[in-house]
Amino acid sequence: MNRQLLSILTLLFIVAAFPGNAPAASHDHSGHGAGQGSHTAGRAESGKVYTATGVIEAVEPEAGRVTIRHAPVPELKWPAMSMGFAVESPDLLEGLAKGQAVRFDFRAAGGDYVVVDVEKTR
Ligand SMILES: [Cu+2]
Repeated sequence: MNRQLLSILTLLFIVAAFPGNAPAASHDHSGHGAGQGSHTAGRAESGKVYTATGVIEAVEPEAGRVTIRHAPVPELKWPAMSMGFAVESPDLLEGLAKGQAVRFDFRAAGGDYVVVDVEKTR
């Protein structure tokens, strides 16, 4: 095994052992009491897209927001909860109503969470 290959393997090992989102950041839910929650900024990796499932609780096309009761998101250490998301485009909300089960993709943006894709699951 030559030296270059060895260093590449070492690098791969380090990346595998310490992925970017590994630190055990606890997810603060103190603000999540009665209904809509918010996540503390900077917990999710900015730019990365996460996928979750949930049920639509409220649709606000004018505000460009949607409230989703989402299932746990292990990648972010989020338990199940109801929370508001921004939407990348109001078009994403078309045909959605309270009670609709969905699978959705979202990313973190400036302390908010932005839905970038929504798919009905039933
Ligand atoms: Cu949440």
